[in-house]
Amino acid sequence: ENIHVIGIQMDLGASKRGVNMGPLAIRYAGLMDKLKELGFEALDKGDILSDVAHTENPKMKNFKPIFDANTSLYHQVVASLKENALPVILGGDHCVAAGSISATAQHYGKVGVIWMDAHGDFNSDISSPSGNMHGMPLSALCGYGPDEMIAFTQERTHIDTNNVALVGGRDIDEDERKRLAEAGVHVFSIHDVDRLGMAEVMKRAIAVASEGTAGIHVSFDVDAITPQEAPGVGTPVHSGLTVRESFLAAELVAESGKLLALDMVEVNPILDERNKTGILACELILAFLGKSVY
Ligand code: DIR
Ligand code: MN
Ligand code: MN
Ligand code: MN
Repeated sequence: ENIHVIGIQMDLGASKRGVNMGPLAIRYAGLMDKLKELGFEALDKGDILSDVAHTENPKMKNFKPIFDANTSLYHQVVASLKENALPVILGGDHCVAAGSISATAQHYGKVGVIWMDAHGDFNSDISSPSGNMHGMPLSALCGYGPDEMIAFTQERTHIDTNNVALVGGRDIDEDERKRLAEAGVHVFSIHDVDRLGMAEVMKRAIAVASEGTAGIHVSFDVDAITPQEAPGVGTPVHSGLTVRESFLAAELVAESGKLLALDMVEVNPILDERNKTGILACELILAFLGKSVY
């Protein structure tokens, strides 16, 4: 199987700078060699770069450079899918999922999404308390705005919220919560992980994302993991997923055989401790691709 690793040095969607160095941190953890050790034909497509910060509308900070970089990412991911590769996207802040998931949806028609995150990323420019575009991509992808965020082609492909599962949420804005509920996103909060266990949550999330779709695009924000274990993040939220819960989720996705593409985003090397979060992100990618512990 072919893997295309695509980095995107983008940090304009968040308040704290530095996640643009995420792709380097994950590569320094040995990603390419380890993918080859697993038996994959792994190709490093290099990094997409971002223009400098530039805000015209404070409700969508840095929109133009974010849109431009996402457009490049969209075209790269579409090209990789056409070559029958499985794209692994290294962020960058989570705004990059607007480009990557649009590409998967464009290529396959109907895809499911498992969004693992402490946050909902379901704000629009209107509902957002911050104007930060990394808080908006899932909403944009599902057709709930901002629509300009995913206008890469004439025909926009939206994700059906019936096929979207949010896993690990524990810091969701008040309006955002209402928007998620009205849109019908299947939310498995950290409370559900506690009560049901990660195995059951993932069984349900995979079922949601598989129903009537070509497969699943997983978008993994490392702030889903508890900050003691993943300190290199810009918006840490206490009491998150354990490391083992995160790996179990990845292993179950691999076992499902449904993975079409993977985003690994929000690794911030400036805030990290000796690349702990970068190494964890690298190992999680391997687990999503089927590396087994036994
Ligand atoms: C908040 C924070 N909901 C916002 N979002 C973050 O700005 O929209 N997403 N940190 O990862
Ligand atoms: Mn996120
Ligand atoms: Mn987050
Ligand atoms: Mn439903």
